[in-house]
Amino acid sequence: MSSTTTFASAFKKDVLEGLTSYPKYLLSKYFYDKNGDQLFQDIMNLPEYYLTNCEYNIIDLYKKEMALEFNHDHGFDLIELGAGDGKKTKLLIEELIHQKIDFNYLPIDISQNVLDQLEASLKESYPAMSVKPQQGTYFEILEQIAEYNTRKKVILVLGSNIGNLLHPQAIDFLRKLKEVMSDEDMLFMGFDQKKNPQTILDAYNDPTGVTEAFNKNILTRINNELNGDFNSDQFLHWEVYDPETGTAKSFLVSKIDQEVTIEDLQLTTSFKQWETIHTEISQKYDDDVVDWLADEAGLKITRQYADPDLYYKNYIFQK
Ligand code: AVJ
Repeated sequence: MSSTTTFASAFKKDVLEGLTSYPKYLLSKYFYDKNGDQLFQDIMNLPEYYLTNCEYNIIDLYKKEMALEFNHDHGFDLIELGAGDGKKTKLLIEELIHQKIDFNYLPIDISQNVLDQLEASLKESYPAMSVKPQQGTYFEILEQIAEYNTRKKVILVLGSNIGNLLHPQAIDFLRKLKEVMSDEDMLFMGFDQKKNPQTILDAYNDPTGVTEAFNKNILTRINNELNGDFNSDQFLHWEVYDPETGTAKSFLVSKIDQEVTIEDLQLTTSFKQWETIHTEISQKYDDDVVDWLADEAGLKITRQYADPDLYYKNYIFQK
């Protein structure tokens, strides 16, 4: 079976499961089709979405030290999970080139479209650089990487992407990363920090409605790919943040009593007025929680970098 076929059937199965559960939910990994990729790019350019700027600034401030931390006698492989547009990684790459450090760059993303653009832009800026993009889910690719394990690996997971996972899933993710790491390998990960709850709510509730469109894109995608008839105007984008647990949650709330039919699932499902579909969590962290996650996964935090406001942190983990 081709990976597209597998992906399509997983999408079907997951949508059916989510919309026949109570309460209803959809998985946030399905935001990212071509339109969703673009909307997420737009989110990263919003003034309210501080995460991208913070991490960009951290890398810009500390890239010299990072390059020294990452470097190794025989060079290293820089593996990025969820590479996206590579804007932040480019800062680091420039520094590595500047310091004449020997490295390969292996960006991994679920979107081939995103990888093609990234590769083209890197080849243009740094024609001599070794770029080996790989399309797939994190774990499909990590298994392959574990096999051609010849020199030091530095694994990047930027953007607080881990925040889409509940803690038990995050621990599982970290454990799987640990399994492909040798003693000298490093995991460099971004974690959005707990802060003024209003700042967090604003980041997921921009007045221009980009985040709303991003959240509703999952309905459009069901319409397009599974022959659904969602009317996204009849749903409200709703964000909540619990400052105690650090969990931000996104919902789509049905404004009216309505029925939705999804032909390819042979499903007609009804929504009561104000019934919800939970679509995403964006977890916020502090040092204690990150320590605990690392500990549960059998990893150690060997360094951390933060922006001046302590909005965001990047941690280096080792075995
Ligand atoms: C890409 C998962 C880090 O949760 O902040 C942005 C996705 N969702 N706005 C996040 C997202 C709504 C983002 N991550």
